[in-house]
Amino acid sequence: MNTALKKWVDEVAAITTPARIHWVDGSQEENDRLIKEMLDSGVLQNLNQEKFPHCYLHRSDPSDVARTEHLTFICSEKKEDAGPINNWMAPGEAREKVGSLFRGAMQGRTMYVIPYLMGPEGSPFSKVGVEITDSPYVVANMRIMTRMGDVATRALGDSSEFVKGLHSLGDLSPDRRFICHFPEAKEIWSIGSGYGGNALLGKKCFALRIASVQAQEEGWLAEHMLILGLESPQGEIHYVAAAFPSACGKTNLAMLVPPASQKGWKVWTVGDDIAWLRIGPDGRLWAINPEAGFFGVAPGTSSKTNPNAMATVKKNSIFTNVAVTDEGCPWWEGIDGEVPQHLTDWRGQSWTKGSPDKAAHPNSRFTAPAAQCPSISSKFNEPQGVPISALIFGGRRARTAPLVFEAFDWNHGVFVAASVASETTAAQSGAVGVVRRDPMAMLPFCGYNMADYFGHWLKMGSVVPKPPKIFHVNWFRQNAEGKFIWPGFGENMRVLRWILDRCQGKGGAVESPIGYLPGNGALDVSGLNLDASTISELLSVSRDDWRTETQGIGEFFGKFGDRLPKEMEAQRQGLIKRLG
Ligand code: TSX
Ligand code: MN
Repeated sequence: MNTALKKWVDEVAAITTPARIHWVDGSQEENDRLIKEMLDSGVLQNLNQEKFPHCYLHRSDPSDVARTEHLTFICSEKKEDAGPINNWMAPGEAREKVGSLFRGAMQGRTMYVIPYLMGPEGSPFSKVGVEITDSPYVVANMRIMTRMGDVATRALGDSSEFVKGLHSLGDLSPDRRFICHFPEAKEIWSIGSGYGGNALLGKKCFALRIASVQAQEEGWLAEHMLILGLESPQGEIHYVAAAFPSACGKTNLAMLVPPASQKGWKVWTVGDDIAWLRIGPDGRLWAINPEAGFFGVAPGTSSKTNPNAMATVKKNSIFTNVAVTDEGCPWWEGIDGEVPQHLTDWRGQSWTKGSPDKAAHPNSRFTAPAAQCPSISSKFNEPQGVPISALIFGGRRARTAPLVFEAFDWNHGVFVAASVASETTAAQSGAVGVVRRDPMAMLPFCGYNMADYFGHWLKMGSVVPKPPKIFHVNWFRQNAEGKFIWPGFGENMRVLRWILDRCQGKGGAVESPIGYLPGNGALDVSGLNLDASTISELLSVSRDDWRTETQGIGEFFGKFGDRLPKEMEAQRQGLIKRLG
């Protein structure tokens, strides 16, 4: 028995006073028992077991359906270390205020102790976390999303080096909901939410917020990135990692199926959300996916947009806040087929076709094992991870950003990544088309001062002997009529091929003020039926739009005051100068 772990569990039990303590082993029998208990108590409902074997539905509290950023805090000793983007609470105040909410919070309930591993078994880059929770739904999700139980207990041994995550459903009231991170203690306290990133503490809380702090301390990168392998017709595989703000189709890109026109090309999925990147013995950056499953947004997922995801969720999956057909199958807006005449909506109420309300919650999710994905990479469990040839950043921009461009060098690439922005869609709250800055797609996930994070990125460029090239893509360019002018989805393979060509010193490029654009004929657009004017619009760079952009970037950088690395403002001035 690990003494540090035992001590912490005893302390937590003394405060939260559960009726019983269950040490999670991760076994099949344990899972079967937990599922049965949840079906009996109504936490889960059976889906059609013939069509969706071992798949279940969970309906969360209707006030608890998404991450709550305004209730998420970085509790560093110094406020400046949390930075201007994060909410900050003094650690003493947090331990007092949030600690009081944990007092007696597990009365009459089972306290589950979940040891879990972030990263492949046997990997020197993997890290152990332990989550204490009173939610059996969290246990079932953690079993899919992480390597949970005995495998993690073995990896921990008698080390005291593990990230402590304390979670309780509390009373689910948003008034008593807090997600607190203690970066110095490498600890997480979450109460009042049972949902996704608020409750599955291995994911955003550990693998991004706490890990980003560890990465800065230890000289690596913890990023909000998918990882994929691109196999050429000759059988060579090159890997890329890519970061996008929400609503850009990251999971779709991670599972891309090349269309018939891209003969002989294959895409292998290593991860869809988080990458931990380290310097390998060959001087390149190597990436692992710390997760073991996908916690994907259901609406919009279909055999057209993501056939691999549809195949992945056919068994052993948990569906949260989706609608259900009269046959007991999961349903959401955008799924294949006709809209059924009748459904049970995400709240459990009868829904009829034509209703103005959505049947599935827009943030409804599937939790599915990565191993079930038809495109899962053979390197998914590889302890060393995969070598990264290119880092790709993207955003949803109707204008301004061209389909693809390459940064001039590492520092310019860090500036491009720090300038990432996305326009809001109807699926998000508030006005549509508003530009939101989301550097490295890490805005809600950086566990320390984002100015220092930019500094860490700059530093990595000088310590990685063979850094990957950096690119920016935009699948969402529109014409004057507001129509998307790039077909996207599988056709993005063409853009990925130009990126790989560039990494191998092959693809043609022309210099522009913002970076290198594909040269004439360098991007394969054969068979797309795009006219020459559309192609030049896709790759056009408007000096006026970009001058406006430099102002938006300047305003954003201004938030960081003196703490912003000088190089970031120098890069912005360089762009202003090149724009003339
Ligand atoms: O995921 C998307 N990707 C990446 C795919 C690998 N989406 C969905 C975004 C919502 C999460 C996209 N939507 C992409 C895209 O590349 N592009 C678009 C925009 C678009 C939408 C519909 C069409 C084309 C582009 N339809 C037709 O052209 C018929
Ligand atoms: Mn994400």
